[in-house]
Amino acid sequence: MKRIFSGVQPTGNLHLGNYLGAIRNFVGLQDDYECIYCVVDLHAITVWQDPEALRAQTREVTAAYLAAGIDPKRSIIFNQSQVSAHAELAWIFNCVIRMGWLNRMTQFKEKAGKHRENASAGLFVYPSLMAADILAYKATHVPVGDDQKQHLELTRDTAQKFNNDYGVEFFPITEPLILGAATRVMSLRDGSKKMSKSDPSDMSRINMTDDSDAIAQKIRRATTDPELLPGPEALDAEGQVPEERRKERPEAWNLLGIYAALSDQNWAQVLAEFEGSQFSSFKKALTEVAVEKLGPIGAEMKRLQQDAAYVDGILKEGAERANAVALPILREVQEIVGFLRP
Ligand code: AQP
Repeated sequence: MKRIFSGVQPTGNLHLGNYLGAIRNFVGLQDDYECIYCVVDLHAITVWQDPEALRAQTREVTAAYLAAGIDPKRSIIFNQSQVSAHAELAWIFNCVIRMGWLNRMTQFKEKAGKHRENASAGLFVYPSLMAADILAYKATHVPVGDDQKQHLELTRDTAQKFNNDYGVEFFPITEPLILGAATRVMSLRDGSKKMSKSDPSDMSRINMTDDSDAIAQKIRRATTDPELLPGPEALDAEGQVPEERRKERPEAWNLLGIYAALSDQNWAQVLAEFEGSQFSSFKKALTEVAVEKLGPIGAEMKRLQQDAAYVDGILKEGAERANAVALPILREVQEIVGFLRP
């Protein structure tokens, strides 16, 4: 059986990158996999979260899952802290994973920045918890954005080392699934930075709950360059954008990539449509498709966020189902490790 695990942190400001890079893909995967979708609140508190805001943000991510089309009857939707196997397995993995592995994680370096000594220990061992999230369900596949590839590699290494250390064939070596045209959506203000929840400028991202006016304004003000839009001859033989070209015009390629993803077209189709166009006319088309695709999802998210009892009920039921899968696996791990359970 093929099983997917994935999660989104409830850290507020869910944006187009989270939608195109993650949540939208989660929906399609339901047809081919048993899917477990988590709101990873244990991960969220690796950086400070106001408790009241954290509760609201947890409901926001749940609402986004539901509004985007994840079906809670087919897939398991729950928040991480309700299933204690995540934290328990993470501890065991803290004792399997080597310091050297964690020291190489680029995301820790980016997030801790110059204030490494002040970062929480949780942020440093974040990849250990991520390995536990995935392996507590023996997930066979994980859909990941580019930015999470290194962490998944660490999960694979952890499974391998655990199996070797204890002489068992217990954990699967989980495979990545890189999906979708816009796997990496960049900031609307600076095409070299990824679109991010924690960017202090709200103009840098399109939030999933932005209304049509906000979407239009953000796209209108998005950074561009003075040239006309490129044609299909800019693509390589595989129909992809060569890295050096992307670096020359990061903002233009970012907006074109967003358009391609939202309109379900490939690069060649989009470039054929807009070759030689001004940004002004392209931005109108981009606004139209963004409003058409995100508008209904944002509206449904807002409606669900008003109904906390319903959303909490979904999470409770999901946690019970998640626990039923994870607990027997955790018990086997405890047995393998040698924990006595009289
Ligand atoms: N810009 C992006 N483009 C494509 N995919 C993205 N994801 C995030 N940003 C982009 C994908 O969204 C999923 C959930 O992300 P997360 O909330 O667990 O953590 P993150 O990657 O740290 O997200 P942010 O938005 O960048 O938050 P902050 O600012 O808090 O760090 C993941 O699958 C991720 O790949």
